[in-house]
Amino acid sequence: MVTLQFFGHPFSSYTQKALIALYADGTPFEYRLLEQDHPENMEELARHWPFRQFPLLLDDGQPIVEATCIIEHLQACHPGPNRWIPHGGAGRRVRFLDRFFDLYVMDQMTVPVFNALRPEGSKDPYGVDKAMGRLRTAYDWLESNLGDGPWAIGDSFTLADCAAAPSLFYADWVQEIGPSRPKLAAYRARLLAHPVVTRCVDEGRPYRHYFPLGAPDRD
Ligand SMILES: N[C@@H](CCC(=O)N[C@@H](CS)C(=O)NCC(=O)O)C(=O)O
Repeated sequence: MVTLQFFGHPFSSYTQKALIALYADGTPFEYRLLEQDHPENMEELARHWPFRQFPLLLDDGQPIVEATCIIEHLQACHPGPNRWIPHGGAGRRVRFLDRFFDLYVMDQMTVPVFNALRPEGSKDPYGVDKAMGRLRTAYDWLESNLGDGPWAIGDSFTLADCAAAPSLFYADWVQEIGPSRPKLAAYRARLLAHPVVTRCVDEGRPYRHYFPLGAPDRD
């Protein structure tokens, strides 16, 4: 019996992060799409999480928020073939890289995106410049500190890769990784070629016209 309900939107980066784990493990769940056609889904999300942010997982009525915590919960309560957070030092590295991709890539990438949605007179060019600088620093750090792959910590596909895939996918749209960072560009390309990441990118494809800065004509 399916006990999991997942609230999210296919174009949302943090939704994709959790979906990568669900799809890779083949975990059955009911997808509660946060779309205008289904206002009841947003209403229920807001009852569980007043910030109205997503994704949110309902497990037999118990809400779990934050994409990282959702993946930890899946590993603990609905384990599949993937070990998202390994034991010991490898697990600590995975947790660090997960924080890195969320805080220094994903969240910086959203600054110019949300700035584009601000009304005239309340734009924040200083904040955007700062975020773009941080993004470039994050790219340089990754170029110097990523291993030889194929994945973030080596041969295992982990939570860190779930975080890396949507963050690098969208970040490259606002600030190109470019040819001066070949290792990072190759890692992004490997992630996008992973079947579950491809699936998430394809599910988000019909919504690209929503991208406030204008989506480029490429993945
Ligand atoms: N820290 C949260 C971030 C979630 C988040 O920012 N989700 C975005 C969608 S990608 C959202 O809910 N945006 C709508 C809003 O902020 O009102 C996580 O890791 O799950």
